[in-house]
Amino acid sequence: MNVEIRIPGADALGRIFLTWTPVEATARVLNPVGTSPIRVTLRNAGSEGRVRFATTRTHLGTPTLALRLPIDGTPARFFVAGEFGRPSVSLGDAVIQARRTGTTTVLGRKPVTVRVRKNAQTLSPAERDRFVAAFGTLNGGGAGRFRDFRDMHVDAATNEAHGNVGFLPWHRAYLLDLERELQAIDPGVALPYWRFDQAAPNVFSREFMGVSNAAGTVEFAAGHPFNTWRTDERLGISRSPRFVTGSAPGGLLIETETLGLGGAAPNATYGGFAGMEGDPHGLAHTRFGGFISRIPTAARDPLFFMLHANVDRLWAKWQWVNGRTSPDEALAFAPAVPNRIGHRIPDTMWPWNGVTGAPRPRTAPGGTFPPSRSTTQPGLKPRVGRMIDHQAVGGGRPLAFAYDDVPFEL
Ligand SMILES: [Cu+2]
Repeated sequence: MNVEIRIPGADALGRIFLTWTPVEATARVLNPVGTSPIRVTLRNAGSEGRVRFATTRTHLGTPTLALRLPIDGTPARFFVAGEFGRPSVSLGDAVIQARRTGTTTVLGRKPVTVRVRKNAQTLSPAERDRFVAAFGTLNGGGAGRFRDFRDMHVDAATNEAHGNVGFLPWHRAYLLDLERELQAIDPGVALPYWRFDQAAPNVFSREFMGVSNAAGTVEFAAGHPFNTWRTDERLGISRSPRFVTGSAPGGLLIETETLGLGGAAPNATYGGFAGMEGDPHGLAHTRFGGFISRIPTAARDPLFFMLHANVDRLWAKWQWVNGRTSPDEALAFAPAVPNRIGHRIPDTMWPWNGVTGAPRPRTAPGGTFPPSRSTTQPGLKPRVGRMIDHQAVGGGRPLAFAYDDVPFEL
């Protein structure tokens, strides 16, 4: 007799990826013996990653859960989520075990991966190496799919992505698109973030995002995948830090100040918070010379995506702290100023909507939004409003990414 644990969203190899958002799952008896229901206890039996269980959709899950499984194989429902603070460090390292209650007999087992975006400074060498390997493959020495991402963040796209309230939603979609492409190369990877208000010596190392030489060219260790990084037919990355890279850049708002931009809870407004596009976001860019300092070239530098992951994390944290996760909550977003397409809740976003011609840009590189096996969201042509509740706090399906320091909380 055994117990089958089913969690929706398996990839082609049957692997399951969780974040902090609870997912409805089932357990059922296979090849039963006897006629009475089977009592099992779900528990964690993995190494690093851990999960929590519940019988309802809640953030108050527990490390074990007792279930009574009908002997006729009818599935019992439960919810499972990554345990906040205990993400995976490698594929399948969070193992769900179904033991016969009161015994050590294991009737079922399911490895899962709690995959969330982590502080780049804290990644293990193995996590770091997998990330840069996937990113290097995406660039493909200039011939890979990264070309689309580089082509999305150009002067022609400025009105779509910058200078207005849609700045944060557009970049959230952009990062998620990139992350899904990286995960198609290596599903164990999540986009790390660079906390630009803290020292991050591990990030500015030859093994990770590289060390700039006196000429402003970034140098990497021998064998690093970015040694062949190429964009716009040009080999290499131009980046000149204007700060000592063993310390924080300084001169920009630190996290607590950024989170206060919208005003104090319970009256915090997105309109106020969105001012972070200037400080700290803009200042984080201009703490460097080189590609990352200017919009039309910024996306040539892979560091751009880790800088923006931190911008997006700050938004996610602001949303959590202030309970601003619903697109129906007036203070969770703000009217576009002026009333500009691509910056309003119901608008579809370029380039994923494929719309070209004024007022949109002339071309729409990259095609529709890539699907995920873990979620149906945000669909092929995401709308601004769909980017707001990324963890699906309000119900429905999440966007299937999360940050290591922003929990799911109802
Ligand atoms: Cu930026």
